[in-house]
Amino acid sequence: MLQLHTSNMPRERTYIMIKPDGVQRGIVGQIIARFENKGFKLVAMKLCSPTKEHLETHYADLKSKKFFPGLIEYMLMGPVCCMVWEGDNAVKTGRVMLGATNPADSAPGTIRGDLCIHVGRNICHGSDSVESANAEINLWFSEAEQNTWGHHSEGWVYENVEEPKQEDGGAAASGTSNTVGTTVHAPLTAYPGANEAFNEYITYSDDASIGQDCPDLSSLKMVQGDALKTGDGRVKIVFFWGKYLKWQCWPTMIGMCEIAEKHPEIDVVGIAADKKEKDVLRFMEKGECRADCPLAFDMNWVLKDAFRNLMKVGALAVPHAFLINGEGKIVWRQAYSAGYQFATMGFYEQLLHVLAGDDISNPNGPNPEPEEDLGEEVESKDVFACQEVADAIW
Ligand code: IDP
Ligand code: MG
Repeated sequence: MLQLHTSNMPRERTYIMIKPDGVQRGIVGQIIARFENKGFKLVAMKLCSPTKEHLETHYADLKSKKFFPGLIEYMLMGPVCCMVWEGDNAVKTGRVMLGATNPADSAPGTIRGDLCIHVGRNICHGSDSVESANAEINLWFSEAEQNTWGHHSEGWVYENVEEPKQEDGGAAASGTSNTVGTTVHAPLTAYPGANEAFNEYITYSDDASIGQDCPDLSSLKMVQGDALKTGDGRVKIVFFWGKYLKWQCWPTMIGMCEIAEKHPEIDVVGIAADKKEKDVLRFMEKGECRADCPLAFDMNWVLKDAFRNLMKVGALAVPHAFLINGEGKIVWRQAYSAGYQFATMGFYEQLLHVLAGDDISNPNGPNPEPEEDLGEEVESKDVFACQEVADAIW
């Protein structure tokens, strides 16, 4: 099944550059047209005359090649047209559209195959991996030059487009948030004294897990960072990501890392609740994981299930965060929608209360109506199946 995509999350980006010969020959427009016609989105473009040093940095991996001096000389012959194009598989598809490095080997129909003859005059450059694309984009463009905009054809180019979330919180604020996956929750109104804005995500101040001991964190396999011990006097944020750590969890992860940066006095651990450790490692290798955030792998969902049992629910939707006080008690939990604006809202205010020593427990006590326990049934299925439903609701 296709993963839904919200318009506020960028797709893959690649750096495409029309070399001096392409600019001189007046084929800039033709090359741009090919990327536009394909359906990719232009997010940055400029004509510029880079310095020799800049070009040497760009082509640093070819420094040892015999043709390197000639390449730099060629690239200095005139202005170049620099672009960033965005779209699913933009890097790989961009390379295919350019054709083989040597135009003699480029298939007809490709840019090089159709428009040039010699390798030393092959008119265009395209990033060869997502990693080098990111480095090249940042080498050639400042952040301010990289534009974020919604393409009106998005829904006609991609089949996995999701409407942006309503500012008013959408379903979460309208009452339908009572149902998350197959789990029915008690009404999730903010308790007295809580900020009204809390309605914009799903909070669980009246949840069965609140006030309980945080499950033992020692079962976690640390992928980066040091192991954590509950009840050591330090406040902790334990948050679960999933779905192979893809975009839905990314905003929450950034938000949590920002909190961790601001508060060295607390511990944060991001728990990858993906099925396979290799997916977690691949995510990190791709450079998509912040290196400064402790990351752990919850093998066989031992911890996820422990939290789920405390919550007395059938499934733990991700992303999901728990706030643990210095004594090791769960004091707050919160599930998130994908929107960045919701990533840490409310949770951060609660953290500040906990750090100030305030009691944030629900004055009404835990939810008096125990939720239907669907644990058995869900355990035998992919827990993320439940999250699919939750995503659709959020
Ligand atoms: P790419 O541009 O397809 O990624 P690279 O191997 O990264 O190819 O080489 C960068 C550029 O260096 C090529 O686009 C081409 O302009 C130039 N180049 C590569 N190989 C040769 C060569 O054998 N002789 C002269 N120039 C070369
Ligand atoms: Mg290259």
